[in-house]
Order: sequence, then C-alpha cells, then structure tokens
Amino acid sequence: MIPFSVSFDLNDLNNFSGNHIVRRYRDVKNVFLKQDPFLEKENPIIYEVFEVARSEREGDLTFLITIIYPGTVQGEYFMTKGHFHAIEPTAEVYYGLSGRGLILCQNKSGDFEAIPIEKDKAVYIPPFWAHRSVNISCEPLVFFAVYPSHAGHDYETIEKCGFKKRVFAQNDKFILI
Ligand code: PAN
Ligand code: ZN
Repeated sequence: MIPFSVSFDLNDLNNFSGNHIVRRYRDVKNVFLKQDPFLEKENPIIYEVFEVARSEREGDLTFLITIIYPGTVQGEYFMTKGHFHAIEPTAEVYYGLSGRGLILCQNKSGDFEAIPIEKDKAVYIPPFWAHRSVNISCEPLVFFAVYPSHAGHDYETIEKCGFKKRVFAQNDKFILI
C-alpha cells in the first residue's frame, strides 16, 4: 500500500470512492424494542457509513465516517446495530464531527458504559468492548472512526444478548432504560 488521502466532504459524498454502506429501517428494525408501521412503509435511511477499507491485513488501519440521522422508533433514538470486533483484542477511536450522541459500550463480563460524543470529542473503545452509536440530537450525528483492518465485525453475539440499556427520548431529554 502507498500513502493516500480521501475527501470526506459532507456536501459531496456522491463522489466517495470507498465502501458505502446504507442501513434503512427495514434492515435494522430488529434492534429496536418496538416496530413502527410508518417507518416500515417509508423505509428511511437510519444511518450510512462511508468507509475506506483497502486492506484486511494486520498493521493496516481502516477509517470511515458514520452518519446517523435524527429520529426515533416509537421513542427509541435511531442507532447502529452494534458489534464486537471479531478479533476481540482490537480497539477503535471515534471522533465527533457534528450532532450529539452516546456510544454504548459493553463487555462480555456485563460491564456497561454510555460515553457522550459530540463535535471535537474523541471516544476510545478499548479491546473486548462491543459498541453501538445512538443519535440523541435533532440533527445528523456524524463521526469519524479508525480501527485495525483485521478486526472484522461480530454482529451475532450482540444480536443475541443485546445491550443492557436502550436510549429513549423523554421531554426533549434522553433516558437510559
Ligand atoms: C463503525 C461502525 C459503524 C456502523 O465503523 O461499523 O458506525 O455501525 P454497525 O457496524 O454497528 O452497523 C465501527 O465501529 N467499525 O468497527
Ligand atoms: Zn467497531
């Protein structure tokens, strides 16, 4: 691999040259507590990822931006599926670009943390911690992330056991339940 740069110009992501992953309501509805007939019909984009993953080799890094749109499913804020890294001793750094959110983190001993993210705040996700991002604001939550390219993603474990807490809107604030 040779050194390179890419543009994450949010006004011009149509020309983005990496992996573009789009998750619509029907792709992720199972992560929410309740279902929503209106969202089922409209099937809006809940979040999307623009990822630069040119290698899966140990030693390389993969980086991306995630955009989680504002909204709720019956009061539960829009969020990502969440995952462990398949190679568990791999960490990740998130860097907030706009909006406000929570990064839910949970390990296999059952420890749970909800770390706030916003513009210019960096969040460190240590090895062995599953992570899910939740948009608790009324604008898109946008963050940059970088992680080891060989990490891989394990979605199944968290699909089965879930996160300990969910994030709901209540009187213009968020509550963890
Ligand atoms: C992030 C996430 C991204 C989307 O790049 O993959 O925010 O979340 P899900 O993968 O849980 O759908 C990351 O943590 N990569 O390792
Ligand atoms: Zn990750």
